[in-house]
Amino acid sequence: MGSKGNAQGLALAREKMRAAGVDEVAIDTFAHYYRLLEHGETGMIAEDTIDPLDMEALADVEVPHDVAADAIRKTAVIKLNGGLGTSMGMERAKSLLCVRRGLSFLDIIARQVLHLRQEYDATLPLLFMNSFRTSADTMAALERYDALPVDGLPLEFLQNKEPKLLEADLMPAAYPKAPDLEWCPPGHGDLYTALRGTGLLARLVDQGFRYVFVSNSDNLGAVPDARVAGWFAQSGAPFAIEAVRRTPSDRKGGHFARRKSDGRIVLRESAQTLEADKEALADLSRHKFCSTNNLWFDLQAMSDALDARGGILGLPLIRNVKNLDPADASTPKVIQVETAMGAAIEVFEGARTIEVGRDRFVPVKTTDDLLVLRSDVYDIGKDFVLDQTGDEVPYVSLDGEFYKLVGDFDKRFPEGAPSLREADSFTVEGDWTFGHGVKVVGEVTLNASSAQRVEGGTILDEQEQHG
Ligand code: UPG
Repeated sequence: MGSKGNAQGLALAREKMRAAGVDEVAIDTFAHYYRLLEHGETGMIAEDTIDPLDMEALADVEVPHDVAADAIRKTAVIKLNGGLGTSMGMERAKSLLCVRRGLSFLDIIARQVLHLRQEYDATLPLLFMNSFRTSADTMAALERYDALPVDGLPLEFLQNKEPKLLEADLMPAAYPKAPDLEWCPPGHGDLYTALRGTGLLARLVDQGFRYVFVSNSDNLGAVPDARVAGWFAQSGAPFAIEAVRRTPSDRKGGHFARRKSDGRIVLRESAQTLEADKEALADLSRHKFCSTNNLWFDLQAMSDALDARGGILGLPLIRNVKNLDPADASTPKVIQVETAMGAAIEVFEGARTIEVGRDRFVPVKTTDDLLVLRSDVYDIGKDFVLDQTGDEVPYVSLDGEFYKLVGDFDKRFPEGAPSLREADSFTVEGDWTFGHGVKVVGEVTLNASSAQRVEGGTILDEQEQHG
């Protein structure tokens, strides 16, 4: 907090962005947040300024088939794919990870869309928002889908980039050893700036599309479902976000609330919650709904909102402090100025939220999540939609020391994930490697102080096993 900026810092940052060919509106957007930082803005949303929010559920809404079909035919799909799986030790897009049978997140996303196009005779363009870090790999992986590109539209657009700022004086950070690390993407709130800046927003309107469905590429539950499209179309809302009822496992992520001052719906990310309000945040009976980041907007309404504000939506600032080189704690602390896409909900009068089932929210933020996704907890049908096989998804907790990074994790499950369909919880402490066809039943905890192996075919049944 209290970072001291200076005119020189902003001027240098502007110059650096211009020299790198960053779009002028993106530079102005960055300058807007730089000034907020200078004034000590932290982006926090205090508990006493908000009320809890309730909402209707998709399960209770009637959507006639023809309304759904008509809506999906006017929809374009965007996947947020600009982040790296850094928390899982990846330096590439997380969506390149294999989910099963040689299919990655990207393969499954592409096939879900191709299937829906056929089912509804819809154009349903699919666009990836990549960052300078994820573009090349993603496009190479999509090359095999000849049928994916839609006439007149690209398969990807690039989000902007901005300089990391030294926390000490808000000067753009220099790192000659790896100049790439001087830059960061401005968070997924950059979606709107990038869509407008690349001219895609206008192009989608010109090509007759009316709605956009955006979601995280790490959430394979986020299918561009016609029923949800139909709900959005018939609601007439300019903007909407799908929510799920929060559970203790929704540690990361944002929740919805209503702002007392103007009655608008707001999204509060965990990074925007004051230390003193952490208890209120953790209260699942108070703040019941968390954001899936599955978001719908009306193209014309978005275009008008951006035009009316000179291209800058003015989303709340998220001040993300990291090391300049995230892999090297001795490098200086830098601020990454970010915004969250879902925060745009407060910009639109009449914005809506809707409760959807957990099937639409299967985020993979950790290798614990990845293990569940790779296991038989989900079937993948002909439509490439995930089908949860049991009533509950088991709670999985793997020892951070041995499983946090994908490389370490893969080494310990060389023959694939164990069967978790009949598991309630699976906790692994210590260094365990698993053979083929291991099955977990009920509540299982493994605990060892030296490396252990669970032989193929073992049934781990309601037990605490020590190695
Ligand atoms: N991403 C980008 N560009 C960026 C940053 C992220 O494309 O500059 C992508 C990233 O690849 C991923 C998605 O955005 O596909 C989400 O990013 P991630 O860091 O995984 O999620 P959070 O930003 O922490 O949380 C988002 C929403 C939050 C919601 C949660 C659901 O902000 O409100 O609860 O997703 O998973």
